[in-house]
Amino acid sequence: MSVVSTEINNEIAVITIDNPPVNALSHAVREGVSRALQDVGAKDGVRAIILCCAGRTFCAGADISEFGKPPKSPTLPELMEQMDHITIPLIAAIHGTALGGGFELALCCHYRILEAAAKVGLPEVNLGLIPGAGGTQRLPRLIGVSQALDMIISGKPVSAEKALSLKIADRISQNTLEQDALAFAEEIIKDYRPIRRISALDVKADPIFFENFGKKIASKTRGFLAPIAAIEAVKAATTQSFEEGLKVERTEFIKLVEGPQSKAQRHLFFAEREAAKVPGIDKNTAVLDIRQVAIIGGGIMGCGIAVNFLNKLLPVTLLEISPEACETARQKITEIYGSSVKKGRITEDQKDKMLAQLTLTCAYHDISDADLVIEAVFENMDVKKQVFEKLDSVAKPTAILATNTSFLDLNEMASAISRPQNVIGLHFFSPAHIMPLLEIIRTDHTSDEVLATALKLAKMIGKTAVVSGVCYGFIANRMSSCYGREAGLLLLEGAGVEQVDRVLYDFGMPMGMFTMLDMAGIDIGVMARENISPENYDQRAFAIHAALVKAGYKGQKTGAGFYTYDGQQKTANPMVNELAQKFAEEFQIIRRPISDQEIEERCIFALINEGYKIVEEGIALRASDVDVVFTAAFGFPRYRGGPLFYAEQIGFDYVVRKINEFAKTHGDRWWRPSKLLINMAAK
Ligand code: T1G
Repeated sequence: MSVVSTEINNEIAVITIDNPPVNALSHAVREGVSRALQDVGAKDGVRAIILCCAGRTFCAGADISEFGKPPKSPTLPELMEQMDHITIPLIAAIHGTALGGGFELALCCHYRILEAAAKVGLPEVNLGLIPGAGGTQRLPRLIGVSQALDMIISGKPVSAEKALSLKIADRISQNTLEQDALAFAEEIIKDYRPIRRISALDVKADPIFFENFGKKIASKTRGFLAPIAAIEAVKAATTQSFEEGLKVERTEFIKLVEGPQSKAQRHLFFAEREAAKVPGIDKNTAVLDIRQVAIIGGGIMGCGIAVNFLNKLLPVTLLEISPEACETARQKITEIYGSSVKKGRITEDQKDKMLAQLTLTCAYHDISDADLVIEAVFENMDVKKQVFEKLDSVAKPTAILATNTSFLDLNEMASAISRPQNVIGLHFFSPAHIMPLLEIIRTDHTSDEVLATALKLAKMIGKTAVVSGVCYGFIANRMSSCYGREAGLLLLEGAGVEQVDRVLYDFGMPMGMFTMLDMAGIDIGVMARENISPENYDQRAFAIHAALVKAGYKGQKTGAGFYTYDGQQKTANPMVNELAQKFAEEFQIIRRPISDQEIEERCIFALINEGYKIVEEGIALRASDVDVVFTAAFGFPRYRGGPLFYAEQIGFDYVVRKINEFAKTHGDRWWRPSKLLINMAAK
């Protein structure tokens, strides 16, 4: 079946691409479009060409699965070159999302008509790339360098309305796109409208603009190469001819597509989609209808979780223990929406509609109709068991009973009720309405139907879902506790707070370990560890944390923690060094100068080793799931692909060798290399 077809009706040729699921510009599509344009160009009497797509969207870009393979002609640039010489008006009829190469294809057309709900964008930066088929040269010529760079660096698509205001779109279709596109073509023919090649336009800009733009984005794009390349390519559009500018774009694109950063980000693109695929769960697995949601507990997490569902206009009943607590919860949720309106993310009217779906109650019988109940009460097993027992008696038989616990044993929780098959973990990350990751924890009894429903829900509320088995800390927090253990031990061994944080920040983490602990509150971890038996963690590594909290230093919220805070100024808290020396003596740890490399490898290789153990034990379904979790939950730099992808890039054998060295110097209680990691190294 050809992926490109052509129909010619009185003077108008309609070329349709049909390459499910997203009309990616695979070699077959490029070849088909090229041949169709040649055939149509050779026909007399054709006076306008419409380029459109079947299925759910206009072309969503180059076929990412083709990257890394030798390019096959016609490449996208070759197709664009051919289109730039067409002398018949070319009209792109866009629905869904015209992204990357798909949008570049549309920019090679002379006119663009968009469906009202359509979006266009250049998300290549999310793959560690820049537009590689003329986007960095044509878009600035059409909308100016500032707007063009904003779109290219943010990678965010713009709506049809915005596209119209930017003159990217000539028309918005109000009826059916097909009819409106034909009518537009007839108009163009009747009015003898000209060929409008964007490549023939000119664009100028003050060179200082690019320098300032680079400074403006520096903090957000720290470590990423693609944004810098994008600025170079767009600058070339203002200083060189179109042909020369294309060469600059191509050179920068090739460097990126062959480089480690794009390979890492393409790995994550597919990993995030793979994570939602669970063996045994497919489109034939029954799913439950979720029409009403109940949340137990209106704390920060409960309110954040509620917002995810209110955003989708699902009725949410939030239960708290008193009218005052209900009122506090309502205020929290109202504040969340208030700030979204202030930031222009939603309108006042949308806020009202979402808040109208919220009901607060103190009575359990008010949630008896809920299809999904999520408890987000205090992180204590007894408290959670009581809630589950109550839910077991009031919730309807098909209700999914979910817990937001971040590390407690769900199998034990489920054992307290008559329907363990309905129990699942939905572990949101704070702030729950913003953080993209959702760990879905399946117990020994969770039914396929409940799991399939949770996966569908995650997609509906826009979360990246990763399925985890039951273990302490599941995937994210279990790995994070190992990373935190090494950072804590390094302080006792002689590393400074600022040195550890600088090394981890320079590695690409959003912030150092101790800066993060001060921000989140050191007491959170101290309290969580009170629930863990001492043999399950290294008490020495967290002795300073406990002592600081005991002395009232809980982090930013108390004005001091690992650092003291004086306005924006933060300096290492001298008490930390005193405690480090005291505990080093107590634990008979010999202090010594510690290199930056050891700090990085001790912390990052601890993540890698624990991540492979999590896969080995079957807690995670696959290594790429662990990468998705640790990049989404803790900001592991996406340009390194995640801890386990990074291990592959630096060499499994090197990692195993270093882990064995650490085992010799620090004992093998924690430094026993994962068997799976050893096997990977052996391969
Ligand atoms: N290439 C190959 N496969 C793709 C693809 C692509 N561009 N986009 C999506 N898929 C697959 C995806 O893996 C999944 O497969 C299925 O389609 C549905 O995707 C030269 C170099 C379009 C907004 O970055 O953002 O053009 O899991 O689950 O949630 O300058 O897909 O079913 O087997 O995400 O409805 C630029 C990437 C490429 C767009 C739809 N384009 N795609 O979201 O479905 S680089 C992009 C998306 C480029 C040029 C440069 C989303 C979507 P499977 P999905 P969705």
